[in-house]
Amino acid sequence: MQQDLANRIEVTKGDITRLKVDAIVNAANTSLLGGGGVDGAIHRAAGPGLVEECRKLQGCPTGHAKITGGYNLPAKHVIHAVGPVWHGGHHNEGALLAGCYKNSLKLAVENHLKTIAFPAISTGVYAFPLERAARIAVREVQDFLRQNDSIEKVIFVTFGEDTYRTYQKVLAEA
Ligand code: AR6
Repeated sequence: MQQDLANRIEVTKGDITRLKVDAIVNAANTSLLGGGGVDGAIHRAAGPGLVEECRKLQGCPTGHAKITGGYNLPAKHVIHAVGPVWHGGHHNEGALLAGCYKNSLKLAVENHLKTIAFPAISTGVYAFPLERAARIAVREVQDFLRQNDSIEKVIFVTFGEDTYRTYQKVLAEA
């Protein structure tokens, strides 16, 4: 990877709700009203103001994203991206997952945000194969950052050793 691009992409381990960045991305569902996994953790840490704002958004289609405030989170905003459920790979899952990254980054730029953290969208409850998802995530972020100077840092937040190692490997090969 080009050095300047590599400097703008980071992989960390841990809980995304602890990060003090301009926006953390949520792996949401189409209702945007909360759920389990990282979605549940974000809503718990943000407090009830988050779901109140989400209610006004009237959901979000798969592959797209919507932005809210961060409420009690250290992050200023939450970008709620809706990943696809894995149905074997022949239901446009790859393009929909790519859309989550593209549309989240687009929202970040439109809102003048400079630092953004992503979880491994769709790789938990939605069962998207991890390495395949990591390749899509890395490719979309790299392609976007090559075209855009305003975003300073993208952090991939991995929850668990397996996810961490997979992202490290995919980034090393990119
Ligand atoms: N910080 C960072 N990553 C996390 C955290 C955390 N606190 N908690 C879990 N992860 P998942 P999905 C990781 O299942 O597959 C919800 O019910 C997790 O280990 O949260 O997109 C929504 O409402 C995994 O690597 O999201 C939807 O209905 C990654 O986050 C559905 O789950 C994504 O796992 C979305 O499923």
